[in-house]
Amino acid sequence: MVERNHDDDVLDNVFSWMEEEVKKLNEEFNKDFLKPNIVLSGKTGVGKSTLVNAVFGKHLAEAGEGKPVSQALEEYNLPEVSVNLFDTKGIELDPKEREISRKSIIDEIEKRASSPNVEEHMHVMWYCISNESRRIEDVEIEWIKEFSKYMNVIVVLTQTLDPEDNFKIKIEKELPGLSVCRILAEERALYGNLKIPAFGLENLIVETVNLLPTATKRAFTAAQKIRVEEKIESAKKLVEERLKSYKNLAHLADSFPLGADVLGKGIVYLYIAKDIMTVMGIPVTKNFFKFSKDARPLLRSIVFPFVAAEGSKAAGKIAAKRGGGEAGKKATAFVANLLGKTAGKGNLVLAPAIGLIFGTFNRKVTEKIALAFIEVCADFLRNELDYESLSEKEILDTLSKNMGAKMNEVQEDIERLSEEDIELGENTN
Ligand SMILES: Nc1nc2c(ncn2[C@@H]2O[C@H](COP(=O)(O)OP(=O)(O)OP(=O)(O)O)[C@@H](O)[C@H]2O)c(=O)[nH]1
Ligand SMILES: [Mg+2]
Repeated sequence: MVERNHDDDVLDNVFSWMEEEVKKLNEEFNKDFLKPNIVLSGKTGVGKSTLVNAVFGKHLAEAGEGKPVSQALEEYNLPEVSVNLFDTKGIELDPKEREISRKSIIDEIEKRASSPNVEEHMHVMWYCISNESRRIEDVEIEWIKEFSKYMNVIVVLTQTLDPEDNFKIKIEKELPGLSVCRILAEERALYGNLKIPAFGLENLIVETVNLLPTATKRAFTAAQKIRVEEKIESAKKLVEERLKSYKNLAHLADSFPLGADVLGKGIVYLYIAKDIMTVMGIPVTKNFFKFSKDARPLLRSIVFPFVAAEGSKAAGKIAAKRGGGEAGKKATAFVANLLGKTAGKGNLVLAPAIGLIFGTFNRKVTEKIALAFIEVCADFLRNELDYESLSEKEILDTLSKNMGAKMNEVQEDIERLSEEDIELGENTN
């Protein structure tokens, strides 16, 4: 058993004070974070699993047997991946069996399409055909035409090796209006040391995002592992949209008793970090948000770089404006304790820093810190290609360390921004 201490109780209290507000914020977030339903179809062996591996990472394809939705449709979903995948069966069966499968798939798609709830709909189908076969059967054309009456279909030409796009042009003629993407999902080794690098996935991602309903675009962008730029844009947009909500949460924290208010503000920063990680597809659990031990270093890396700002003009001014003195010292000791550092003489310098970060909500400063964190997350995604295999603690350790370094880089900017705000007397917007 893990021993609970006084700090844990204080944290729980602060959290439950904010719970209502956080619940509202989460509901708002979830409305625009619907998991898209993606249907994979195509003959066996064309490369559906290889494609899913390349786009969403290994865990989905390795999820083993899916859950049967109907006779010819299986569903694969994992709580930590923000898409639902469906696999169709039966295209290669004999005509009689094949017809039963077709009917069962269409029935399900049609039933869902008639639901008023967009979450139920099938949002996009990736119909896979091997480019190397250079063959599309009449029955496949019929199937695709019928599917596309009820949902968006992208024809994915898999295992593409040849530079000519004759086959793509042929399919575009057969299926006018449908988007056709040529891909090689995984590098292909040829005789000798020849290797053909993977290609075409970026384009498939862009085409898919275009076709998805707005409320599912964000979750799809989080789940895909191909375009980090798309994730950066998505996170920036989210922060812009939610700055006002973050501000309300920060104001709520202002009304807490001394010490708890500072913690409450800390929760706001952790909450922003959670939002950013979620829309960028870096897994976070509920524990993270409860100021778990694992999450503390992240908070520390945001606050502690300001320790170095001792004597800086901005910090001094803020301390003076907030009255400094006993209140500041008390809050400092309290937070330093929670963050895992002994509240000693050295930490008293945190007082102005806490004023800076946890003082009256400053839109520009918050925005700057959020953007810095988005950059840190993007670098993480580019460098840690195998991050699915890391534990949450390992992920947070890396992010915290890099965020510490990043905060040192942007510290002067942040000081300047907060100083400007103070001079303008505008630190409430
Ligand atoms: N190098 C390379 N091999 C591929 C690619 N796509 C498919 N393959 C190979 O083709 C074979 C079949 O691919 P899968 O992804 O298992 O095909 P599937 O459509 O999931 O097949 P079923 O699950 O049986 O319906 C595997 O041996 C893959 O290694 C690719 O983009 N690159
Ligand atoms: Mg497969």
